[in-house]
Amino acid sequence: MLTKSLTLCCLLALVLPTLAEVGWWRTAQFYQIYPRSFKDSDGDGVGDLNGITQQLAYLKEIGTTATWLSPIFTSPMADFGYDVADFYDIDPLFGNMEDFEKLLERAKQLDIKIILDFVPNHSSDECDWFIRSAAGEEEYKDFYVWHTGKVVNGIRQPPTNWISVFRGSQWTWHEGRQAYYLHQFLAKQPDLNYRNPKVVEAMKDVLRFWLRKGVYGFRIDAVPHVFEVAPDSNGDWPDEPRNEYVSDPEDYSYLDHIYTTNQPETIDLVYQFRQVIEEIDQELGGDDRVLLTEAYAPLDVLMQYYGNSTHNGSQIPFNFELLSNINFNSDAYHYSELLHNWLDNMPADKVANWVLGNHDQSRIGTRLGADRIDATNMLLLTLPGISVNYQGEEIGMEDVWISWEDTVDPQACQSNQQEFERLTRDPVRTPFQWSDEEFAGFTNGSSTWLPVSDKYKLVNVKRERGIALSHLNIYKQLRALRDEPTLKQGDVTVNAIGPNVLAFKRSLAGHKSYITVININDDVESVNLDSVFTELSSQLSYVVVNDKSARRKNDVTYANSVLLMPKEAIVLSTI
Ligand SMILES: *[C@@H]1O[C@H](CO)[C@@H](O)[C@H](O)[C@H]1NC(C)=O
Ligand SMILES: *[C@@H]1O[C@H](CO)[C@@H](O)[C@H](O)[C@H]1NC(C)=O
Ligand SMILES: *[C@@H]1O[C@H](CO)[C@@H](O)[C@H](O)[C@H]1NC(C)=O
Ligand SMILES: CC(=O)N[C@H]1CO[C@H](CO)[C@@H](O)[C@@H]1O
Repeated sequence: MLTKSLTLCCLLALVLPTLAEVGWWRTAQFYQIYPRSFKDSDGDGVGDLNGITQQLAYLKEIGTTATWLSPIFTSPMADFGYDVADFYDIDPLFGNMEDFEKLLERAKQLDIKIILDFVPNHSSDECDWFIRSAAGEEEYKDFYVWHTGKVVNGIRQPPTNWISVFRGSQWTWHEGRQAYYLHQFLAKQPDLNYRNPKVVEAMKDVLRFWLRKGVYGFRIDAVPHVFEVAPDSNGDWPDEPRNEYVSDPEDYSYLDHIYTTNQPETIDLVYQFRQVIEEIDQELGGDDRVLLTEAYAPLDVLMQYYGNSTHNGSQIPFNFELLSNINFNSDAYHYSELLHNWLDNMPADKVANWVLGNHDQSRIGTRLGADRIDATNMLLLTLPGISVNYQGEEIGMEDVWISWEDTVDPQACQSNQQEFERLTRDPVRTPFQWSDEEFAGFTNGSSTWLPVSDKYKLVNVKRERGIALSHLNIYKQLRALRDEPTLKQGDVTVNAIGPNVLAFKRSLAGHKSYITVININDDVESVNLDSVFTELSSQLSYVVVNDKSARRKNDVTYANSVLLMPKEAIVLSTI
């Protein structure tokens, strides 16, 4: 039988005993809030800050340590807040600065840390910096990337062939400035020029401002897009090469993005942002502040985000191994390989993190099937390190089909009626399902910005609280288990036991071991855990079961013959 195994010596076990000293974030539960869809307090059909404040106790209920909010800054909302017009203020749709301060205050009472989404790749074209840059004001002239273009046969053309992530040229002509400006995303999202030190300093000031206000760090969006290749001595850039497999010249994947993504300078910028974090740690004291970085990049590049021998980087470079690679048909070997990819390649003194959803990716229940929701939450919460959950995954929300007419995501709207379903991110951004009341208790208004799932009467917080083995209650049990020293500090050994069963063992000297066992498919399986793990007791006790299980909590089983029903997912412990 093919098995892969690994023992990760967790440094935590060797270091200091209490969590505060170790760093709160090392075993934290992060929860991503998508503010437009979390809770609407004023009846306009769009979620807001007061809504979040009202529902913070729910985050406490499910054991959240810190929550990161998708952008809440002033924005014309061409890309739902990922186009920032004022990095120093709150968009009126979400509330105002006073509301934000109230949110921080309530979060502090509940001991939940607030993290903000920082969007460095560009600003809105309505940002004051861009307006001044377009007008050629000396201070701001080079805040963005400008070029007069090239003239071919007497016709002016953009300086390069680069294609926007949202289709079409990355260059838009600006009449006022008489030049093209660069935008990797929408024309309304001009790219900031990070080769100008004034821009880097301006962005660091933004970080300082919010840290001093009381946020505990940032999730940095779309890091790979921050830098383009440096221009040559004439101020020109090279064209990107063709991707032969794609024939639509407007499509982003028509080119290989070797000059516009994952440039080496990006890593250094993250190190510089981390220095700002540490500077504020020094200035204000208290608990550590953290950087979470979003980068879809090769594993060896991602590992550099953690830092190098002389520089600290992001404490949490998002681990998208599972999110990006697992599919409906993945077998246990594939799961095991992806877990190993991170654990085996991570620098020795760093902490792993696990991300299974976000506002850009199809939900687990839709991608892997609703009967695998508990299994993936088990992975998320019993593997070592940090868990990152996207709102709604804990109650098993699924993607909501949305018609072309109702589609609002710019990535989809820029395409057409044939393509939009492949591109739209609206299905994962629908209103949170609080109860079986109208609009799932999300709003008391008369409409919502995206439709509410028609499953909300069955899938909602209120109902799931009352069902013993609901997704929500299993999530809460798993969360409570994370307070065990073994789960906080223990080693991990990961194995596939044949193609259908994934198992991993957490162990810590002097404490019980915990074994997570997941039957990924629909056969009844009988597995011998002694064949892959050492030092198990001959009998094991059920600690968490899902609703596929024929056993109950506290039942016992022999380690050498654990019977698993189809899609059963359990946590066992040594006795
Ligand atoms: C919705 O709730 C808000 C805040 O409690 C209140 O001001 C508003 O009048 C309510 N709207 C409706 C239609 O009930
Ligand atoms: C670490 O990063 C810094 C800053 O980017 C860089 O100057 C230095 O060369 C790197 N060190 C190593 C050993 O890679
Ligand atoms: C890295 O961060 C740790 C913890 O904040 C700090 O003690 C250490 O001095 C930092 N190292 C560098 C090279 O900045
Ligand atoms: C990876 C990625 O696309 N990240 C963000 C960068 O900015 C765009 C445009 O605002 C966002 O849509 C993306 O989420």
